[in-house]
Formats: sequence, structure tokens, C-alpha cells
Amino acid sequence: MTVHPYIDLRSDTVTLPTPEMREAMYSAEVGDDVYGEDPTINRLQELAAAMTGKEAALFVPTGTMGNGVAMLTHSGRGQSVIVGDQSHVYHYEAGGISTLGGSPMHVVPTLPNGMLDIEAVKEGIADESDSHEAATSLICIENSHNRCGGTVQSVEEVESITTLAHARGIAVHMDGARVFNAATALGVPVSRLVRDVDSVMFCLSKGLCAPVGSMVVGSHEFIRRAERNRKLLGGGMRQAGILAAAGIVALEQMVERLPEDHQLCRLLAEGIAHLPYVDLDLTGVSTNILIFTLRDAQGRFLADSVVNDVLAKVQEQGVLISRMGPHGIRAVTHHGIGRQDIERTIQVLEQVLRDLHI
Ligand code: TLP
Repeated sequence: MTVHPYIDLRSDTVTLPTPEMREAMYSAEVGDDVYGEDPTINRLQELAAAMTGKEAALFVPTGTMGNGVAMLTHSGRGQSVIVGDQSHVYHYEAGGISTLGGSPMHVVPTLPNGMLDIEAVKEGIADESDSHEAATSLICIENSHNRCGGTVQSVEEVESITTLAHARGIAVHMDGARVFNAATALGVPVSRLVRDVDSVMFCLSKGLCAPVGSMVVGSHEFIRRAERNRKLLGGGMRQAGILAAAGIVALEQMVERLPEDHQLCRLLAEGIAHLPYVDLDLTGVSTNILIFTLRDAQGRFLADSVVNDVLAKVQEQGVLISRMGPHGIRAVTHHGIGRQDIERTIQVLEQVLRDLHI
């Protein structure tokens, strides 16, 4: 097993498969999944559908492919998709649905908790009757919200989007890469949180520690069509039950420990909130992602070069944190991080920031 010399808070994507996962992978029963004959993938898909309360599920290699497959399935060429200006699908998926499917993205502001600005969504909805406009086919939401700092939108907030969308005949897709973190923080079953959305993508390979894999869930009909789009993108794998076996362990064993990650993230936030230059909103810290900025006494963001220098000095002391967005610094807690790692991180940040002279 790889032992990382650093306290690695760059992302929960760095998590390693657990011994139970490796066991399950070793003994997984497999078959050709393009023929639908991999029993382990079939079992994972049934489990994912049951846990999210949806009819069917599809195993895909990555979250990016899962979002792509879902969006291609909902939206045709020349139909537009409403996305948030801070969303992962907009920032980090190489142009996503616009590149893949010829669907323009209509970008609306994101509120601090990751919720789309509902008035902007209402104004952004275009219909078929005006030939100037690309008619809206889909609204994408993200929960928990990565670039907003792992923030969570409530059941009611999700419903306010789905009610609006469905009244206009528009589908809603949730990028739920960390939807189990969101549901855990809200204290609701994940099936309740996603009940009214038409599709969800969630990742097995982040806080849930599987080495590879994401799921797309939705209706039978939706998943049937999504399978073709997965094939189009080259995601039809063969004896990938080896990977799905780890995914089953992820869903059966790793969801219940997510509160530990959330508590440690909170501990980190509280431990650094009072440090010089640190600007962070403790009220928004509800899952495993912490985003903060560095500002001077006048409230101005510290220069890029200074922020990079801080991260380099922190790294010299054995702690990896990363940048997110124009000014944000991101730290993500996960299975590989314990209380002592967080205490050490607070110590290191304190020392580096107290020694900073600008
Ligand atoms: N997020 C990664 C980076 O791409 C930023 C990370 O380190 O957090 N949706 C959301 C909300 C995500 O955070 C990510 C990955 C994805 C989709 C894509 O998943 P993968 O990396 O499996 O393609």
C-alpha cells in the first residue's frame, strides 16, 4: 500500500482503497458488461439505484463522464442547459455539454451556499416559441457544492428548482459527486434529497474511497438512453466488476463514516479562522471541504505570488493544500486524514502566516 509522506488535503480524490475493497476486488465475479453480463457491476447498479430511490443506475469510470453522459441524455444539439457560474460542469469539465453535445450553457449566478439564483434561472429559461433562442432542456445543480466550499443545499432549496423546472417541462440533473456528504450534513436520507431530480451523478472515488468509478442514476428509460451515450464516450467497459466490487464496499461501508470527515473539516476551520490574514465564513463549513482566502488589514486579497508562497511553505512542512478559484485556498478532509493531521495543519498554517511579512 502506498504511504504518502504528506498530510494531503488537496482533495478527497486522493483517498486509497481500503483493505476490504482490495479483498472484494480480488475475488470479484466478472463478465462482459457491454453484454450486461458482469454480475458485480449489475449488483453495484442495483445497490446505487436502491440507495438513491431511483429506478436504475449506470456505472461510469469518472464523475466527468457521468455528468457528460447525463447531460447528453437530457439535452439535444441546440438545446440549452442552465448551469451555475461556480459549477464543476462549467469550470472543470473541458466545456462539457457544449463541447460534447452542441448544447450552449446558459450561466447564472451561484449564491454562497451553491444554490442557483432562482430569479436568474427564471429569466434564463427560454422556450421553443422564440426561434432566436436555444430552448432550455435542462438545469444542472451541484450538491454539495465544491467551489462554494462543500456547502449544502436543503431539500426545500432543491425542490424550489425542480418545481420551477418541471412546470416548464425542463429536466434537472444533480452533480452529486459528494451527494452522500450533502445528505449526511443535512441529516436526511440521500433518496429524499434527490427524490425530485431527474438524474444524479455521484462519485464512488472521492470521500467513499473507491479507486475508480461514479454512478448515474435515474428512470429506467433515462438509463437505457444514457447507456448509449456512455458507449459514445468510450465508457462501455468489459470485466470492470473488479472496479465495481470496490464501489459496493464504498456504498456499504464508507458512507457511515463521512461525519468524521465533516467534524475534522470543522475543527480545521475553527482552528485557523482567527489566524492572521485568514478570511473564512464558518457558517458555510458543513461537509468535508474548506475554502478560505487570505486578505490584508484593508480587506484586499493577498497577491497571487504571496498565496503561492504560503502554499509552498506549508508544503515544506509536509502539508498539501491547493488553490481553488481566483483567490480560494482549499483543504479537503477524507479517510486518510486524522485528528493529529488536522492539529499539525493548524500549527503549520499558524507558523507560516505569523512569519508572513507583506
Ligand atoms: N472534482 C475534483 C477536481 O476536478 C476539481 C476535486 O478535486 O474536487 N463534480 C464535482 C462536484 C467534482 O468535485 C468533481 C471532481 C467531478 C464532478 C468530476 O469527477 P472526476 O474527477 O471523477 O471526473
